[in-house]
Amino acid sequence: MTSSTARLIEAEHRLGAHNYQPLDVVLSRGEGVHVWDIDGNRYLDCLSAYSAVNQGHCHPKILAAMVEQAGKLTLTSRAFRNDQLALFYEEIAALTGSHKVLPMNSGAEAVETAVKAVRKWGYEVKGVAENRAEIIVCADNFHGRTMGIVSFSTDPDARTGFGPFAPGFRTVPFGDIDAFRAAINENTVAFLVEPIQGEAGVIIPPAGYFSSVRDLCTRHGITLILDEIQTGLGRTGRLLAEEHEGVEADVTLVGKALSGGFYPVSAVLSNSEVLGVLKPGQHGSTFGGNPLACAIARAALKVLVEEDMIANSARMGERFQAGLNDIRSNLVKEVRGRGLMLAVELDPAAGGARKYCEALKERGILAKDTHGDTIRIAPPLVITADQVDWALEQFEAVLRA
Ligand code: IF1
Repeated sequence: MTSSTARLIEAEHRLGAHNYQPLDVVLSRGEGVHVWDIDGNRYLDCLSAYSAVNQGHCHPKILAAMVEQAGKLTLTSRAFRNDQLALFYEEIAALTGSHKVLPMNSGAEAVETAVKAVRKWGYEVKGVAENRAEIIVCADNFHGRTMGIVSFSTDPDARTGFGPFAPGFRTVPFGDIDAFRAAINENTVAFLVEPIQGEAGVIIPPAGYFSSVRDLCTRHGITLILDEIQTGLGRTGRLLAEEHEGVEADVTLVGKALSGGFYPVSAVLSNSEVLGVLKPGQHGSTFGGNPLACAIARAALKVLVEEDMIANSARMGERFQAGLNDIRSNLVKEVRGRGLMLAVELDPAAGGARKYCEALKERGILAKDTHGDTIRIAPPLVITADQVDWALEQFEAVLRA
C-alpha cells in the first residue's frame, strides 16, 4: 500500500463513522467496466456500485446530459414546475408501461413512499379500518436503511439497537406460497418483495412462485409492490425482473441505475390507482423530480435501450454463469443468478468469501462478499465477451488456488 493510500484510509478511519468495512482500494477514476485506484492500478468492477452503474462508469452521454442540464437549471423544488419532469414521466411511463410516476432520490425513499401510499390506499380505497393496515414482507429482505424499513428487516445487523420499530408488517419466508397465503387477512394492503433477493445472496424463488403471488394478490385486492431497485433496468437481462416471471406488479420501485450512478434518482411506478391517493401536501421531497435528476435519468434510460445493454446483460450473464459453472473447485457450493446478477456461494469450509474478494482484488477484480460465504458478481451491463472470459480466468485462479 502506498503512503497516500494509507493516509486517506487512516483519515477515513479517524473521522468517519465506522458503518462500512470497505476493501482497501482507493478509487479515483472510472470508465465503462473499469475503475482505477490512486496509484493507477486498473480493476474490472464486478459490483457496479450495487447495480447503480449498469450503464458503465462515467457514461459519456449521461455525463453530457448532466453537464448540459447543470449549466441551465438544477433545482426548482416542486413548488414550481420544470421543463424536464414531464419528459421524464413520458419516457419512463412509455418504457415500463406505467400509468403514474412519483420521483424521489434514494431507493429507501422510494420504498417509504410506496409504504405510505399503499397504506393510504388501503384505508381510502380498500376500506381497511384506521391504523390496521398490514404489509406482508419477506424474511431476509433488503429494502434500505430508514427507520420504517429496518422495522421490517429480519437482519440483526440492520435492526439491533434501533428500536422502537414501526408496526404493521408481517413476515413470511421468501418463495413459500403457502406461507404467503396464510399471512393474508382483511387488513392486508400490500405484499412488498424483491423479485430476486439481492443482499440475501441472489436468491431466486421457485418457478411459479410469482405467478401464484400475482393471482392471490389480485383475488384478495392486495397491491403487489416489487422492489426492482437492484434487479431492475437490465440487471437480470430484462428491463424488469418481473418479466422472467410473466407477472406485472401494481407498484414497481426503481432507483440505482435510473441515474447510471451519476446522482441519486428513484421512482415509484404505479399501474393501479395507488399513487392517486396522494394529494397536494401529503408527500414530497426537496430534490425529488428536480430538473438535473430528470435530465440524467432520461439519458440513463435512453442509453440503456439504445445501446442494447439489456440484451447484452442476458448474453454476457449466460456466458459468465456457464463459465463459473465450469470451474472445477471443491470450494464452490453453488453458482446462481439471472443475467448479470450472479453469485458464487462457497462451501462453508472455504473460510468465508471476504478473503477470496481480497485475492480477486490482487488480480484486478473488485467483487463483494455477502452473508459470509457468497461472492456477488454484478459487472456493468456493457461488459464484453473478452472481458467476461478474462474475469473467468481470474475467478478460476482464485477458486482453485
Ligand atoms: C448499502 C445490499 C445491495 C436494495 C433494494 C432498496 C435499496 C437497496 C433491493 C435501498 C439498496 C444497497 C444499499 C447498500 C448496499 C446495497 C445492497 F447489499 F445491501 F443488499 F445492492 F445488494 N431496495 N441496496 O438493494 O436503496 O436507499 O441505498 O438507494 O451500502 O446500504 P438506497
